[in-house]
Amino acid sequence: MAYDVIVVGIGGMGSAAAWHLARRGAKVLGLERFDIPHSMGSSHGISRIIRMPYYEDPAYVPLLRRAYELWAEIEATTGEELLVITGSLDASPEDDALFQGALNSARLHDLPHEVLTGDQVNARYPGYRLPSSHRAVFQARGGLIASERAIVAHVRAAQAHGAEIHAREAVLGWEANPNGDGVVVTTDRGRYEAARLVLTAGAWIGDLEPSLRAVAVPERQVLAWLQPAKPELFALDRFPVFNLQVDEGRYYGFPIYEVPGFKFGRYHHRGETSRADEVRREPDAEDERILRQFSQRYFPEGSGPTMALRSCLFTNTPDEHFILDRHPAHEQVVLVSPCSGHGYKFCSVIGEIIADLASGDGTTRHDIGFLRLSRASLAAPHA
Ligand code: PYC
Repeated sequence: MAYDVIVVGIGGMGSAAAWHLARRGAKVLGLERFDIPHSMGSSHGISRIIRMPYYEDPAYVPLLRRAYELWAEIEATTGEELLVITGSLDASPEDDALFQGALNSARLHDLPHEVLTGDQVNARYPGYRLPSSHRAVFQARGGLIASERAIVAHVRAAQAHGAEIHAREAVLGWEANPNGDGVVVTTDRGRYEAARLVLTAGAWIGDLEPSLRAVAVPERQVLAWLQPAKPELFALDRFPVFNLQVDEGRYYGFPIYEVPGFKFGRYHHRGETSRADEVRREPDAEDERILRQFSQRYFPEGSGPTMALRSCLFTNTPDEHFILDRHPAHEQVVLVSPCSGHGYKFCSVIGEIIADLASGDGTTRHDIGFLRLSRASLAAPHA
């Protein structure tokens, strides 16, 4: 076999997988249809949030502990600062699943945290103007990952272990060898054979594995960067990253980092789903109006002139948990990366898990039962 493993999609997860596989001694080929890094998928826009008291499900917390360790390891390996600690706030009305879920995760996993009222958040972090009745879980270890630089760091580290990485090479299809052993991958430039295949193609995964189309649905998102009237209130040491449930929806945001502007977005922005190649890329006036209305109400000092608007993609599953499993019919194929918009922070540990699933007997010490394809909640059709 020419390669031990082919990784299709060298974004956040694929780049991490390439590093973990290559440093274990695998002969790796990474294929990316766009540039490395690029702005077409789910990893661009400078930064992604990392937070521990996981309101989505406490089962993610052990994975997050390992994710922090591995972010530190790739930083040490490459000498790049990729994780910036800012603290994190998960805030909502007291009876809402966001606050309650974060609190439950923090308590269950004994995470150091504080519970703050909306007024306490506003006094401590004056960039915020939360409703008084809101409640927030603050965690000091929350922060952000430099998402595009992390892809480059993982790719460099993988290449240092001999991984071959090709950008601007689109995969047209793949086949399992009829004898059940290995795969053949066809691209617009060639044909490659490998013992194992990893599909980390993000919003394109349904194009490569049609059985996932119904459970991995690309959705257009829009991010805004607005220039604060008082930039000092949005500095890294004065403005924790946030997840925030308000009347208008669920939002997330960041301090000023690397480019000018307070960055934020709304989960499931306008509910626009389509195939990845058909997503409307250019942000419009309605996108800006929706985002600005939110910031004027909850971050009034952060709502100056628009610095940038960018679209990006979520790939949503019916239960909004990830898919991380071996192919049900072809165990040499690993299916990853529909992460419903909250996966980037896990790239470091998912890279390790992919390497487990794509080598040896395909087992992993990590508890990923809740992310397997066979779970009942994945069968529910999208609303
Ligand atoms: O997981 O905090 C998060 C997040 C923010 C935006 C999308 N996901």
